[in-house]
Amino acid sequence: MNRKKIALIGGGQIGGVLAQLIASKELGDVVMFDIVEDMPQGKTLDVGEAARIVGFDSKVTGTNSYKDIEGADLVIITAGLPRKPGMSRDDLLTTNAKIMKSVAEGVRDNAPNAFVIVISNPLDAMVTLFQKVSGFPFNKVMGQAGVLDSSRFATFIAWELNVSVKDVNAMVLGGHGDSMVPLVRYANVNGVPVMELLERKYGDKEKAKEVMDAMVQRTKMAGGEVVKLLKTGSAFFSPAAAATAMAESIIKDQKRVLPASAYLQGEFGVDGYYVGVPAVLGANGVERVLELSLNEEEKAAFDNSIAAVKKNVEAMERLGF
Ligand code: TXD
Repeated sequence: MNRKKIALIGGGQIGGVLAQLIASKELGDVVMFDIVEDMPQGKTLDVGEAARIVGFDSKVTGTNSYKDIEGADLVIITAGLPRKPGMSRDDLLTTNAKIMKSVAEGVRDNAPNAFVIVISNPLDAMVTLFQKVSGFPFNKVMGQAGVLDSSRFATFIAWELNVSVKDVNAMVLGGHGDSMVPLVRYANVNGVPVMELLERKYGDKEKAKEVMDAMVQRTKMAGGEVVKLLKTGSAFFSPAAAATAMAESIIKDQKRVLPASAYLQGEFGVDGYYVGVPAVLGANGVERVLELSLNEEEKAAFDNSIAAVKKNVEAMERLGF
């Protein structure tokens, strides 16, 4: 069997879970790179030694040398600082841009044919920077945020309606910041609009709207809610699970429709920016962006979110990146 080679750049909290999930699903052999000496070797040794118990044949190794990611088919990047309580994702811009530049050079020089999923924050700016420095084709470089933000939204809806989250479809578009756009009108439980179910539950349109507004607000702030409780570090299991779903769709050519930070060239009226939109992920990476109609209110929220992404990208450019 010709196994895929998957390189993880960053072996911290999210990188560690990525190694476990990818090996457990046997998506390929895993190489974890980090600048901290011995840590990725130790972490992957631990994951690899569970192979007999979990039952996987994937090889899991750690390294401090970019040479070892040579020939990687897929690279997932989590290198960079996470938030501390009270910080916004944008506060990480300067530090993480420096890190992302060096990572992009390392990946460009050692795994020039890889597909790349960026997770580091501020997400949309970091994907933009990776693509710019690496010069990789736009369809091969994308960011993970929407799969997680949408899963959070779906989870809150499932809790509220007391139904299986597997039957909830809910999507969040826009940039991965506080201005992200949970799409209320399209949220449904096996095709039935969530708003209709809320109105039936409460027998009152106003109350249903209030409950939905609270879920939307919680979704937008969900990353910060976790940061505040953890006190050190940010969410790690759910972002790793989200990126694993994207990786699986690419590796197995599933063509799943997943919200991803993808490069827009006119879609949704946006040209030349990475933003969270529904994308078909398959053997060619981002194969297509699925456009959908937005009403005035949704469009205004989406434009506001795009403006926040542009502001970050411009700030990064002013910093010389
Ligand atoms: O959905 C999403 N996109 C996100 C993103 C959800 C939650 C958190 N998200 C962001 O992911 C978070 O704000 C951070 O920017 C990244 C990684 O989060 P993680 O929780 O994994 O951070 P850690 O545990 O601090 O791990 C970061 C690792 C750490 O081991 C560092 O040594 C390493 O990055 N690091 C580097 N690796 C390679 N190369 C360089 N230059 C480097 N610098 C630091």
